[in-house]
Amino acid sequence: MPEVGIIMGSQSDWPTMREAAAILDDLNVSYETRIVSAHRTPDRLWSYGVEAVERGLKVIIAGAGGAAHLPGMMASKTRLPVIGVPVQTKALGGQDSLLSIVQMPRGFPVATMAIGGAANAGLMAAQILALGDPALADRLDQWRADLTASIPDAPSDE
Ligand code: RP5
Repeated sequence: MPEVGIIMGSQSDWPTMREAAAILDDLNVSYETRIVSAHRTPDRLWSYGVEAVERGLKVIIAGAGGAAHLPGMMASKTRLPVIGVPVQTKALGGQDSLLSIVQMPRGFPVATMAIGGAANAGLMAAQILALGDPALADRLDQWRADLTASIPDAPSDE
């Protein structure tokens, strides 16, 4: 059973959300991907939230754009940590997505990433799982060290 559920409101969110999947691939964390729309498939959202714990998921990454109600509604249906990714929109640049996700009422938090911040959502999910997984913690430490080592001391023209 995968540990992370990556869910998104539409196929059109996948180019953004695949960055979370890529990070989890790098870190050898198991995940599943699903299209779950708060508005177009509300029954799918409901059953995914109800079944998430018993299915063995540990963290949910939820991305949506515009009237981005998926992360918040999922947080209402499961006590698993929900990491929200505001997907960039054409009309309002993703500010609509961000504000739809970030301002949750007391009791039902969503850990909201930056607009388009799916890679960081993958990392945050891995960091949560690493609390109880020393081997994953080691992989994360190495990933971070590799990133640090890749940053040059000075800019180049190339
Ligand atoms: C949201 O509406 C989705 O999360 C997506 O970001 C946005 C647009 O969806 P499509 O019209 O491209 O399917 O529900």
